[in-house]
Amino acid sequence: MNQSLAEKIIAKHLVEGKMQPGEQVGLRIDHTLTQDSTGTLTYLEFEAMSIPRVKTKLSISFVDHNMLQNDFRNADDHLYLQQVAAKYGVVFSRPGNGICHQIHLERFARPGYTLLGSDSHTPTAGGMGMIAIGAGGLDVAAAMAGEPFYMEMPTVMGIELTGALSPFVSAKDVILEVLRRLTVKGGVNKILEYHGEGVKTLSVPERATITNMGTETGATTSIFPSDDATRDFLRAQRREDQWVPLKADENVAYSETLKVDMVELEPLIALPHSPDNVKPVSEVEGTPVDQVCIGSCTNSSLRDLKMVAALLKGKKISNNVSLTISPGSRQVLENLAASGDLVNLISAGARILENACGPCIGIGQAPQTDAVSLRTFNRNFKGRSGTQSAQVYLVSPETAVASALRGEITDPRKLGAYPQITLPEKPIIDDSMFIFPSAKPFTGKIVRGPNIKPLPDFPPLPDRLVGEVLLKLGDNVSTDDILPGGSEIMALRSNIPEISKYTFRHIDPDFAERALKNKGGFIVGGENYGQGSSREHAALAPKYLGVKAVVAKSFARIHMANLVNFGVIPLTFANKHDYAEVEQGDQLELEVASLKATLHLKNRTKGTEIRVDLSLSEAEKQVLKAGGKLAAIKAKQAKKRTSR
Ligand code: MIC
Ligand code: SF4
Repeated sequence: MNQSLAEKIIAKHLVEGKMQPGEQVGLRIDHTLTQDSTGTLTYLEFEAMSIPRVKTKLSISFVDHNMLQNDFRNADDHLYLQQVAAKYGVVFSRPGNGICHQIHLERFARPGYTLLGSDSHTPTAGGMGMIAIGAGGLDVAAAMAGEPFYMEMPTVMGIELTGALSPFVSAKDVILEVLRRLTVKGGVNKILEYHGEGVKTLSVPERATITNMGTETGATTSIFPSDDATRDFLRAQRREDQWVPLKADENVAYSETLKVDMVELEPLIALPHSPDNVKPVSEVEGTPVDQVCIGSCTNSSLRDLKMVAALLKGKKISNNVSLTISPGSRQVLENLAASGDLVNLISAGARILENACGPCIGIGQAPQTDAVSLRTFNRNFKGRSGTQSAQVYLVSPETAVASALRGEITDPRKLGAYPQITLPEKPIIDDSMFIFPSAKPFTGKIVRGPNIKPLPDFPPLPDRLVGEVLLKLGDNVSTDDILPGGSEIMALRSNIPEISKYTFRHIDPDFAERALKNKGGFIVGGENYGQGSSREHAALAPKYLGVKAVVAKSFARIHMANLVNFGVIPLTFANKHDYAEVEQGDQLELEVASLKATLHLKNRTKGTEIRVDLSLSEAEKQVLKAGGKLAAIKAKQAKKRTSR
């Protein structure tokens, strides 16, 4: 049978299950990546697995999120990550090297390989023809321990690109168009596979912008073929020997198809507060702008920043706009400096930030009250910028520059001549900020700062859950809603007891206290509960507060896996209209001794009973029963040891 590219790579890595959509499959993972804000937990989990050295071909620990060192806590985490990497054979990318996804693409991504990363934008590497998937830290730790990665086999949607982009229309507009059509839940349990004549007109960094933000559709991953453009990129990175040509078979029957004619595209913009709230820029032109932020793992490549520099050259930004630019990596910054482009950014009035995530996750540069902030980033959930009242819009680098120059939302096609940018054939490459594993691993005592707390232990699942509905929420609740970002809260990522106090902080500031007082309970959600980040803290913190189950209309993939991994039961309403039957404060009761596919949820307050579904594999049910994946893995290892 003709296969899609995604199926071909999955088939090569399949160690368990059948490649039938909806079936559980286990994949062999070649590369893993972690970043610091999810990484500390990941390595604490890995340590608990008692494996002497990682078993992957390559595992890398990046430091790019918690870069603001207001006190000892983030620096302590960085040191812990460096030592743990040296001990277990993980490459350590030092703080200052750049954003994990940009660097992985530049230095490590390989066509045909699999990558599992503890960050939801891991699919960025799909721009290189990899199957690159975001997951919770425990799943990444298990992959480092040599375990397969288990997931529901997605369907493969073919996205055919035709034509080529017009001047001032960019890769960001392609993915904004896909988001406009698919919405933030249209990609759940799907792989978005790009193909068609238009593909060859896009460079790898442009493809990576598209695969990066495929995450916002909820997709498992996105992928492009590996072709001459891939080879060019690898050649520039002095890695041409790692190139292999890869594409789908002719006439493959995709489960669904979408066609994007790039000639027809115009500059697009995602309006507050959702990445799928997409309109043509022309519809909101003239809106005054207070802040423009360029960067993030979506739009911070050398291609993007050279374009920004060319558009800013010889010009000054508007007096009313604060423009920040965060290069994606040290390689990008060094090349911008060497080519003289950096000076054009500086003299136009840009505030050059560290090559890191920065304002994308609310680490600095929170805009003013009620600000309009235009960002080349991938998420504009309410409050993520650090300012609850801010109106955040998502745009391409071209639209960002046009708007920064004019002080109002501006269609970049008004900027005049479209600059031709050329990328260096031999960019400066300097890997000295990586610490590669030594043949003699670190054997000293790993230093754990006082904010690095041991992982909490959870007991096995009881037979019956009783508790009240602690919170009832609507559709598309993001992990930023469940456990917000920002420098204050993210500095607590290694400290579950402390960070749990911030659960639902901006939605319901009393949640944590109420949950503890009630000895836990239930959460009720709408569609796509838990969209966004892979942070397992959004499952672990509620668990720590005693949350037993989440009942929702549907779940986002990574968050649902994280709930299971920490022993919180993810239930869906068998009849969606029953959502209206459950109110905050209702006392619920659920028999879970059997964990059948359909369970009966008793509402003691209303004296009613509704049906809820539990769509999990047998293995996932075992994890729930054990009280979480770590407990299940430890039990498995203990069994292995006694049978030896
Ligand atoms: C994000 O973009 O929300 C993050 C911060 O990169 C997260 C990871 C985290 O919460 O640490 C993600 O996307 O997975
Ligand atoms: Fe960092 Fe933002 Fe990318 Fe997340 S989306 S990895 S915070 S740059």
